[in-house]
Amino acid sequence: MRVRTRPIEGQKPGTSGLRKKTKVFMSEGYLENFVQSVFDATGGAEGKTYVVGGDGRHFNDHAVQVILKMAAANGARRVIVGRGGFLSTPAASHLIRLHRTDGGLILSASHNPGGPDADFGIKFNTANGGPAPEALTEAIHARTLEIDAYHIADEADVEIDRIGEQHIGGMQVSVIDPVADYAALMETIFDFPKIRALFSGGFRMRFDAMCAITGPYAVEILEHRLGAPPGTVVNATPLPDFGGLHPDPNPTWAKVLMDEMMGPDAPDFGAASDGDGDRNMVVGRGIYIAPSDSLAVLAANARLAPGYGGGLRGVARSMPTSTAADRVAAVLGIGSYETPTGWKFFGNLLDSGRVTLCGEESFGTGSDHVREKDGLWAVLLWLNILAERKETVREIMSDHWRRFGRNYYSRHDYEALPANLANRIMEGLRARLPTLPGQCLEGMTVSAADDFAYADPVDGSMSRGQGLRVVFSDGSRIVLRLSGTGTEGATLRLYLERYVAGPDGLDAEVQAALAPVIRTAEALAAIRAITGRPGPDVVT
Ligand code: VG1
Ligand code: CO
Repeated sequence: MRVRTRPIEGQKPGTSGLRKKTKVFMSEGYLENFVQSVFDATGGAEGKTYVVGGDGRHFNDHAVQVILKMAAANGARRVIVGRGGFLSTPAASHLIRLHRTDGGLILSASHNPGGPDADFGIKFNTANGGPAPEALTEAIHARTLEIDAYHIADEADVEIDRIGEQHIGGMQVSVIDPVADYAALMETIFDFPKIRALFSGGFRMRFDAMCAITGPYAVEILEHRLGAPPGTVVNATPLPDFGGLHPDPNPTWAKVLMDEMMGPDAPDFGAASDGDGDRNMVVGRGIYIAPSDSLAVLAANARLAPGYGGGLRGVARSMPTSTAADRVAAVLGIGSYETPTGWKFFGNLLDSGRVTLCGEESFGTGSDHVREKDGLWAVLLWLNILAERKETVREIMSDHWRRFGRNYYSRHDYEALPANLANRIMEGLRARLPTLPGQCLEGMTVSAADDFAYADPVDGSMSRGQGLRVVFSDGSRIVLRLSGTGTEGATLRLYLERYVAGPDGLDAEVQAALAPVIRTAEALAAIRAITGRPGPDVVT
């Protein structure tokens, strides 16, 4: 059935797919226009195969049915769907690769809250399993501005709760177990018997799935396959509104877990994941691990897991992520890369074999096993390292800082700002950048200041305007950029970093250690002065 439609403004994918208020996605033709534009911008769906699934948030089930019917009407050959319409983002990436499909549609607004009054999102991943690169998201957006019709099969809903083969018209629909293939992949990477022995030796863990998609994966892998006691995974059932929680694994939103880990009789290890399962926060007993540090520790110790026993090819991090991983790469004698924010920029580096591990300061870590960041994978790599080293998380961190020095790091988010104020702050700092090199601020000398631009070393594509950065000769850095995943106003992210080589000063409180950098950032960007806000809304 061909349905006439009109272009809808604003269907421009951001850092990770198209995200809007759920009600916007539920409005007439909104989802349909975007899905048709994806098909149109990728040469049509005729004869193709796709993976479809999402994190189970409100509207997920309906969206899956719409996509199935549209794929059928557009001539697709087969769609693989997770039972119930569920797939974590890393599991979807794996299925795209495993079944060599032409791509996949992932339904999620990731770490944004879900529900009828919260957020929904959709993302197209290409045949390598990774998020569509910028050139493609731009083509999709361009198509949304000229679309005049979409195609949808006039058929009954598919029974997505029933595993097995079905058909819509001539298209095959394969409903599969969302967890099985992913769990099998993890068994090929990690030493499950060793981690099992760790748990049977009394090692205690808490995993907070935040009522989001990772629950079923974590229960199957941690409790069923690795023998962690039942109840190790909490908030394990995915709910359409994530139980009212904000499924963003950071100390603010995973406060219950943080309190337990910092309290008396804390477990040995704690972790949380986000709405769609690609993020992770890891915590030791009494010690929080900054994501940038986690990436560095994983890079330094990855060889202890069978899947990385041959060593790493290289490491990549997003520009705002601390440079801790670069120091590890230098010692290991492997390449290190700095990319713009967003996992889509890692795809070419992974595909070309330049890097094995990637990470972002925003609680994302991953490797070449899929083409997305992968929360549970990072947790399993930590467990494998803990099982091999037989040390506490705190001992591993202290040892790491003694060897490499410590990159004190924090991100300050100012959320839901009026766009004009956020832009004024960005413009103000951008205008000052050329005057900064050579200046001495708080005893730190500016060695470079620019608006980050990235030339992809594989295909040469350029991405400009990726964040303002001020770099100091002592290794300190200030980075300022606007979020590309929010759905309300503008969110300004201020990233702060200071390097201490040691051996003294490695155990300071993070915000105190960063105080001169924080003062300098305010002097340069005047965020508090311009917004009138007393401080950031979220500190990670
Ligand atoms: C944020 C993070 C970024 C991450 C992106 C998607 O983007 O900063 O590092 O890749 O979310 O993560 P932004 O533009 O809001 O800073 V997820 O877990 O939403 O797929
Ligand atoms: Co996510």
